[in-house]
Amino acid sequence: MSTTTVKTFCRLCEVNCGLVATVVDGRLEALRADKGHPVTAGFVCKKGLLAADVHNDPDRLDLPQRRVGNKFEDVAWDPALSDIAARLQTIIAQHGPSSVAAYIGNPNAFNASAGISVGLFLAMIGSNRLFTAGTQDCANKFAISEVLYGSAEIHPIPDIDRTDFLLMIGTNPRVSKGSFHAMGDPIAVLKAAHDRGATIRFINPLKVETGSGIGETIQIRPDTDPYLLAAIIHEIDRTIGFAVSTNGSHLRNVEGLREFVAQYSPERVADIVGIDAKEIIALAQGFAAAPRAAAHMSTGANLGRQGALAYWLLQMLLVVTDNFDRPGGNWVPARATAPMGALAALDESSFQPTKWGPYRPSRTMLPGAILADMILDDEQPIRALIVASGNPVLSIGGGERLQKALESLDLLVCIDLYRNATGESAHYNLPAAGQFEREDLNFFTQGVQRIPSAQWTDRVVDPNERKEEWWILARLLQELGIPSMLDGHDDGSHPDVLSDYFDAGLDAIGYSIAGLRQAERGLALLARNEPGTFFTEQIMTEDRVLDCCPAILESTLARAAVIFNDFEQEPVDQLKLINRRTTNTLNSFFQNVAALKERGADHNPIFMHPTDIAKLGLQIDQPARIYNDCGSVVALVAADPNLRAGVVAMTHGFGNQSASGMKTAQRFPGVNVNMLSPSGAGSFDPISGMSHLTGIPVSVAPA
Ligand SMILES: Nc1nc2c(c(=O)[nH]1)N[C@H]1C(S)=C(S)[C@@H](COP(=O)(O)OP(=O)(O)OC[C@H]3O[C@@H](n4cnc5c(=O)[nH]c(N)nc54)[C@H](O)[C@@H]3O)O[C@H]1N2
Ligand SMILES: Nc1nc2c(c(=O)[nH]1)N[C@H]1C(S)=C(S)[C@@H](COP(=O)(O)OP(=O)(O)OC[C@H]3O[C@@H](n4cnc5c(=O)[nH]c(N)nc54)[C@H](O)[C@@H]3O)O[C@H]1N2
Ligand code: SF4
Ligand SMILES: [Mo]
Repeated sequence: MSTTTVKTFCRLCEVNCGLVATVVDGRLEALRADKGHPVTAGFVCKKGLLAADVHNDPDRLDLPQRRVGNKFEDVAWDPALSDIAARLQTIIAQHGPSSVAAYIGNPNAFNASAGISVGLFLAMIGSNRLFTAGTQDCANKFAISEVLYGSAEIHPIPDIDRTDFLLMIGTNPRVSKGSFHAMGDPIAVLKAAHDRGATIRFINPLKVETGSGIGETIQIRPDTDPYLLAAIIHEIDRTIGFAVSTNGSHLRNVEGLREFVAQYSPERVADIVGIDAKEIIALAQGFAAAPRAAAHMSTGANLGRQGALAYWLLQMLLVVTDNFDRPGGNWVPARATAPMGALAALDESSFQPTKWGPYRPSRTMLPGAILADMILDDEQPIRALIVASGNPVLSIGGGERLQKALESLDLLVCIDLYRNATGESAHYNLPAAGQFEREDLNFFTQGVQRIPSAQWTDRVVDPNERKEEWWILARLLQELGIPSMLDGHDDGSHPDVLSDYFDAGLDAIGYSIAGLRQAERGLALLARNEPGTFFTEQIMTEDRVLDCCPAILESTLARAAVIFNDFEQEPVDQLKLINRRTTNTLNSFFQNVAALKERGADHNPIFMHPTDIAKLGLQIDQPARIYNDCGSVVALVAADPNLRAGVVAMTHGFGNQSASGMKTAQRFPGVNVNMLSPSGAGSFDPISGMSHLTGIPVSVAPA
């Protein structure tokens, strides 16, 4: 028996915790924390350790599966790929290359080669129909960073170790470990900031429990964050004044910002955001008066109707309080790979008109909210869809309509670890190499790490018949007779187009993949840069100036006024549905992990405040119907006094009734909350394509 230990890193979330894998006779036996890891220092969460259960899950796909009637049968790679290519060829001949689309899901963010490969594949066949989980997650941030900083990949993060005031909007770091703000053990980092005297304020409809009594929550009404931010800036302008001295000459159009926020005084927005004007004023003054203040926002604000507006205002709050690119404020840390410039024009011409309304494809992404519409379209329909590490049936709004649209495709191919709820409708499910079966670089988290680092990992174990995306797509291109840039090497290492790309990025810090491979853990700590070089070295706009109110935002600002008016018309007791991540799920991905199905985590309850439960005549642990114009589901009622009254919270990723390829998930199916999320015209933010997935009007009644 041969036992080895291999140092690698976790690719389930942005923290990228150092892991030590125990490999016995080529099999991954166990995972433990890498105590000596210079960045994550022995921190891991239970999901990271349970990644071994996922890796060894008997439900994982081992071979391609082809649909035969209502069943699936294993088939070898060669016939599977020839058949898929033949079907693609027919579809392209009939409907043109744009009838082929791809959807890439969240795990691509932690797989350096997959997303790029899918993008290249589409480009090589001549389609620009790319959907990603991004428009259900963070496309608002991509869009705003493009128009403000010239790159979707530039995101000033809080200098958490030096700040005196930290504003945390729409994030639950204990549960989720953060997004666009990567740090090992986030609660310990927050606690250290708190213990040295920093004030921490969460903005969240749910009282955020950190387990350490750090930071109070201001319980905002869902989907209203932009108005709170506008009112904070308004208050700073009218009483304290903007402090833009440090960056003054690098800024343009502060007046435009001033004009916009002038409409939203704390007094005017108080009822809409559900926070007393006095409290908004105190928050504004606390932030502006702090010697150094930092701010962060995440999915709670991203997934509202105006995530882009909120992210713009967050940047502006930092700018007008002189906390931008400053110690203890927000800054752009060092990175190992250069950020990419904007891929769409930065003016109004970049909006694409469609019959579902205009959208701007930042990072070339189409709005997930119109995936079903584009499939069902009678003029230029999508007829083939390749899904790589995604589960759109559960992660995008539209519920049954999306499911039916996917079932109507001429070809649906899913590349995944499992035959998931989406794969259940597929013609082919192709077995993907998981995180321990492929080489990788922590590519996505560059530029948002508290301790900047680059880490490479080799494969930990052999993938057997499971394959990486680039390999699969290269083979399809070969079958299609299209010269492929994705051809890899016999030893299974990346195609040159990918390794050259990574090397070119790493070159900037004096590294290469070969160099990283020589280093202990494949890890290079980057020289820690200091704030203060943003306008000379980092900003990527043409003139290196930050336009505080770019003309391209005009329609976004006008939309804010319309939505504000809608809020004013809305009944005060309108219930709103929000998202609720838990430590027992990872989107839909960890739904098949039996160890996480403890009591309470085995279904998807409707969490409500006890006063709402009483008011609506509901009973705890009894079924209730939650419904709106989009759909209706029945689930058990659960009480959570930490919720703001009027708010209903459920978890996404459940809804695995039909997912026969994931037996544990199917045994504890829960309901798909995105049956209640809108899709189609009006359900996305035009400037970013972001879906509307939190703060959704619903009604609840006993079932
Ligand atoms: N209502 C509501 N909806 C939401 C959200 C919400 O908060 N509320 N959150 C949104 C967010 S932030 C996100 S990121 C999206 C996620 O949306 P998706 O990415 O579409 O969905 P996931 O559930 O993350 O599905 C990931 C799939 O990838 C597979 N997978 C895991 N690892 C690998 C791998 O290494 N290779 C391959 N090929 N496959 C792999 C898993 O088995 C799983 O099937 O959901 C969004 N949807
Ligand atoms: N255990 C676990 N970890 C995860 C994931 C998971 O599913 N489970 N998913 C991973 C992924 S893909 C991502 S993107 C990250 C996300 O990381 P986070 O963005 O931190 O995600 P959440 O924990 O869902 O925190 C979002 C918070 O927003 C609040 N919220 C909802 N609506 C609103 C609103 O309108 N305004 C405000 N201000 N707040 C609101 C919710 O109550 C919730 O506490 O987590 C990652 N890590
Ligand atoms: S915090 Fe994220 S990276 Fe770390 S072990 Fe958990 S899932 Fe993996
Ligand atoms: Mo996400």
